[in-house]
Amino acid sequence: MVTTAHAPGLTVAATARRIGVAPGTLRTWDRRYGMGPSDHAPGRHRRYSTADVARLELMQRALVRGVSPADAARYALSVREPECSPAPPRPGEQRAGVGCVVPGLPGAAGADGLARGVGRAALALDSATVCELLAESVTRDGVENTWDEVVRPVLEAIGARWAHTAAGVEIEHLVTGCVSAVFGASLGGRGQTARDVRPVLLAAVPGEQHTLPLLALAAALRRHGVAHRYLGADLPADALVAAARRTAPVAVVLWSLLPETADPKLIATMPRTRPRFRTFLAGPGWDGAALPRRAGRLTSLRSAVATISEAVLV
Ligand code: B12
Repeated sequence: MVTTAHAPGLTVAATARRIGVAPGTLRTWDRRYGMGPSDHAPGRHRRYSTADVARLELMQRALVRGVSPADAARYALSVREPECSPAPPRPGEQRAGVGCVVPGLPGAAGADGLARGVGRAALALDSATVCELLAESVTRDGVENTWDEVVRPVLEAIGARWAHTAAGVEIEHLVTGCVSAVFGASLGGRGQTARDVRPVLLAAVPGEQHTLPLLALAAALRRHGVAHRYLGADLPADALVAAARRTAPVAVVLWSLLPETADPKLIATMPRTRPRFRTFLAGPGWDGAALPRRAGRLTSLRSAVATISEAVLV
């Protein structure tokens, strides 16, 4: 989009779509924070120029990083030329949504603020920002912190919203895509692990589509140098048996989130390989099921990483 000072600029609706907020939010930002069109004459329709839109994008950028609306607006208004700059970002600089290079943002985000920012970007269906914030968080704070302090609160909020209103499935899928992409990115690398090490198999049990905690476990184990094979959602029992025979795993993790997918009979179908492997039952689905004593239980990401690392890195 190219507008000049003399071109008509974008309508409120078009600007709202571009920024990913409701038109009413734009009006509120105008009224409260002076973030309206710069040359709006009373009685005429509001039209946002390129610079106005760039400023709004800076504000949105600051908001998703946990800055308060008032500070975000102050910051956006303080950037003198919010047009795009061709210069690449230097360390400590952030890229604005329009591809502009901007100096460090004010008062941004602890994990709380980041979770709010991811939630805000998710509500705006802004998958680029959701993925970017999650990737930044993993790089800066690690997989476990990102999972516990950013991803979980967002997923819980999405789940609660769905339970109350049956709405927001599109948001759930968008966030699922980003979490999968960001945690899944680590599956490609070998990390510190050697090729011939016996792996840990990570599988969601038959019928279980919820995989994000298992994927977080895969990403965390990779960072801790534990070799594994991530086998994903809803793995049929015979496929699990085949994988265990082929890979001679040191341990098998069976993930279940929903109680109806946690079938203890699955454990009995596992093959007896030589050398043997440990079986770990992970996730709240197994709570309350009658489980064989030899199977270990994994009940959180952090404890799972510690238990598995201890069991395999001897
Ligand atoms: C994302 C999501 C989906 C995605 C999953 C995508 C994916 N690739 O994972 C999709 C769209 C596929 C989906 C489908 C369904 N979903 Co769903 N989903 C969710 C959501 C929003 C997040 C799931 C998640 O990852 N939770 C993990 C974290 C956020 O939850 P948590 O409680 O903090 O988790 C902790 C425990 O798991 C614990 N933990 C315990 N032991 C261990 C062990 C390890 C190793 C780890 C890491 C953690 C751990 O620690 C976790 C945190 O670390 C939840 C809401 C929620 N609150 O969980 C609903 C939710 C789980 N889904 C629900 C439902 C009903 C469904 C469907 C039946 C909907 C439908 N009608 O189709 C299907 C079922 C599919 C199936 N058979 O598996 C309900 C389940 C209710 C119930 N208890 O029966 C929930 C709770 C939503 C709700 N509020 O009602 N879902």
